Amino acid sequence: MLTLAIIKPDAVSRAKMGAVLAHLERDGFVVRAARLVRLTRPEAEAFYAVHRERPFFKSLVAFMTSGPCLPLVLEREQAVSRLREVIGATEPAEAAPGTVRKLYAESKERNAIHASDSPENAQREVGFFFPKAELEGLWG
Ligand code: 3AN
Repeated sequence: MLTLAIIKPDAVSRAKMGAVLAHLERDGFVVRAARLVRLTRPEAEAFYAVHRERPFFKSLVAFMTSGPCLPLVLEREQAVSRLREVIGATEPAEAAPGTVRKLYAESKERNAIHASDSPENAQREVGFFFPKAELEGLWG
């Protein structure tokens, strides 16, 4: 099973990309695709369109376009639910000990990593960053 993660600009700029990747690999995730990208404003707005009406939307888009981030396609059994467990709660202060956000996030907004929250969203979000050809054969 596949899911999408994004190592966010705060973790990349603080040189925590490798540590976060190692954490995920230690937990059994295999990287199937990866790309260092700097999102444009329209791209970030489209990716987070479900949050368009939320008070933090403008700030979230500004943060996500502030520097490069690393979208990843990750494979593992139960990839979607397991990745949500491994990253921890949105608010790092509330994240469980040993989770990526507890270890590496700065705040609820600058929270180090994104992970798809359902198999349907995983498929949509993988397609957002990675052209189909690159993943041919991966979607079972
Ligand atoms: P998650 O990333 O845990 O699925 P969502 O989907 O509720 O959380 O929020 C998407 C992103 O929006 C979060 N990763 C975080 O960067 C940002 N965000 C969510 N809630 C807030 C908030 N109250 N204040 C600032 N940023 C927020």
